Amino acid sequence: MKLAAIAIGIAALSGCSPVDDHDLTRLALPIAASDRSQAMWNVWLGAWIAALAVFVLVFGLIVWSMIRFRRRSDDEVPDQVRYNLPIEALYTIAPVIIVAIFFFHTVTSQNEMLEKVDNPDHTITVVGSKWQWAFNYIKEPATAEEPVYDAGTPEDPADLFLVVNESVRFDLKSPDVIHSFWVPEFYFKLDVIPGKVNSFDMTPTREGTFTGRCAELCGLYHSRMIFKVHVVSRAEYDQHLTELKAAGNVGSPEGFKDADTLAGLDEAENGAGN
Ligand SMILES: [Cu+2]
Repeated sequence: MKLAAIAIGIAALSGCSPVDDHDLTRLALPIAASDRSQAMWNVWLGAWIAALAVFVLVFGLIVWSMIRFRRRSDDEVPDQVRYNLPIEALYTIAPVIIVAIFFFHTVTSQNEMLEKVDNPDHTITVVGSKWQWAFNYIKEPATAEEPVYDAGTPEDPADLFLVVNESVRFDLKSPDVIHSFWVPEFYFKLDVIPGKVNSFDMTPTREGTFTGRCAELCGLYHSRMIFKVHVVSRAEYDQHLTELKAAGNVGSPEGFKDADTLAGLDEAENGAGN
């Protein structure tokens, strides 16, 4: 009976997909928009199946013992035991097995998500600082390989532009505290750590405008670190970069180079950290 319930549950969950129109069949995730979302989806779906199996087992045992050992008219007290070695061993071993399986799938999915592509089509340096994002587009043909940037302020956040179905390498830097670069639709989030360049490759797979966020409480105006991500055609992308260039946003944005050093440390210490 329990096995049947689990089988029905798994059958229902297997109808789920990360690109379905319905929130329910996406198991509350946003509609996927990157080539990395399948790996994250597998972990999410697996966690639901595991949680469902544990729920059915535990809830089933609770209901079964309520009925099986309910108070009866003969008022007989069940056998009183001090311990039950097999069951206690099971209590210990079962969670270890569950955690080991989760750990295995988490690590394999993480490796898949962080896998680098050979020659990314675009390279963008992302600087998260208190409390804004700046995006620096490196070596783009549209700007004759001169880097151009868009830097926001807490009042006026910068927009990030990406080309649909073209791979991007993101290099994440912070000059101050830890931030976290997160676009929910990409199913991807990576910390931005001062003194260390975190990098990942990703290909957006769906045109649209998404909302990116800082996912690490980084101070007073953390909530202002919201930005728009525009996944567009190559022509629109080139047009945007040409506009940035025409507006004079050439090179690295003001304060950008600070991202390579840590505030409060002298040069020797910064050099040692790299
Ligand atoms: Cu932040």
